[in-house]
Amino acid sequence: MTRDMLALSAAPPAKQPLVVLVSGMAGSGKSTFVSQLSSHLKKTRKAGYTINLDPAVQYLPFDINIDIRDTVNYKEVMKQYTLGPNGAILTALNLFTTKFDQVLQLVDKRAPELDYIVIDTPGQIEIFTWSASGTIITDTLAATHPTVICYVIDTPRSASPATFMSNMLYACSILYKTKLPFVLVWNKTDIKDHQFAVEWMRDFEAFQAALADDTTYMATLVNSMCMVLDEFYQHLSVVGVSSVTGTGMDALMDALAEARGRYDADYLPELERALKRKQAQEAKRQQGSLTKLMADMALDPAAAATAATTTSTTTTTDASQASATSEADRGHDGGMDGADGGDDTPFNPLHEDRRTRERDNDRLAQDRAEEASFSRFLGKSAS
Ligand SMILES: Nc1nc2c(ncn2[C@@H]2O[C@H](COP(=O)(O)OP(=O)(O)OP(=O)(O)O)[C@@H](O)[C@H]2O)c(=O)[nH]1
Ligand SMILES: [Mg+2]
Repeated sequence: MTRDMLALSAAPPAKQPLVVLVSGMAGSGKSTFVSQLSSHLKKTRKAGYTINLDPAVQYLPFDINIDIRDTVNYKEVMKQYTLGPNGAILTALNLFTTKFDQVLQLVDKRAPELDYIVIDTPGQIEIFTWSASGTIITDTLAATHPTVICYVIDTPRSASPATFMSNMLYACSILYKTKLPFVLVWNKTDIKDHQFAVEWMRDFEAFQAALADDTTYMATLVNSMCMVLDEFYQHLSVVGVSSVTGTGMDALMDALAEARGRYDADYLPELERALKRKQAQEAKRQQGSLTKLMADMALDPAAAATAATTTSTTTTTDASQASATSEADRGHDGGMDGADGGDDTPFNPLHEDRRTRERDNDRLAQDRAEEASFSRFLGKSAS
């Protein structure tokens, strides 16, 4: 082992900032919350980094490090693609996602000196949560950095059991879609205290009591829902904040630290298991195509198996070897150069099918490239 390698193995793992994805219904106070969180980080001497993913927002009350509006002009998207506001937000997000690898490079460069990366999302919650681009952004971030979701709720607007339940169902759907650690942020507590909501979440009989006066069909539905959501509440951290006055921010920081622990304990091992499954599937697929290639080339299966083991440990030589074999076969095929060279393999019409072999060789080379890039990805996510 060289001195460099020893130094590398002794080095502590690089610092990883926590990604805080801020989600919530339109007007719940996401942007104000991001602003308050940024200034709290500054006050407590933590290094924060902010990303705005809302292309349609006019004004943001915080310093932005990466802004989707610098990449995509939402109004131009509306004009050029003749879209309405929501279609334009979605298209702008899709366009931005095509450049997300560059965003990640910027983030990765700064990551070792950062503590938090806070991300504001578009007002129309479903555009981020249920779009392919939102999923790509979320999954990519979660695969490269510890990531948690802060779901911001407008507390005064959730005071009735029906609106409370709608918000909880939405939060539940996001939790089950992303599977990421989740912090429920009851916002605007300067207007209404969030204790009623905590009570409803901890004790479903209290929630049923609040529903008692309501005898409509909706009340019956909401009543049955509260039992279903009981399990969901167990997986949450709950905090009450005011994004205007800044109360509750210390409790929020504790909840974020706890959520980060859940990312390390639950999400990361699951992610690694999923990557291993994918790697095994890929290896199986490669093995299949290699066996087929060997069969096409009329090599015996034992030789194919040996070759398969060899090819799985090398990256560059085998493609050229395969093409060398192909060259040898060519010498055998109907005497183009008349050099049978004493090869006693029985004549096989498949030998004539040079195009098939060439295509298989191309596929083999492609498999090598995919395997190499997948190994790189694994190496990155494991670090
Ligand atoms: N009183 C009070 N008002 C708040 C609080 N947080 C946000 N607001 C107000 O709620 C309104 C909406 O806040 P935003 O931060 O724009 O909400 P948003 O979720 O980002 O809105 P969209 O991005 O349009 O969905 C603004 O008028 C804020 O001043 C809070 O904690 N207390
Ligand atoms: Mg906003």
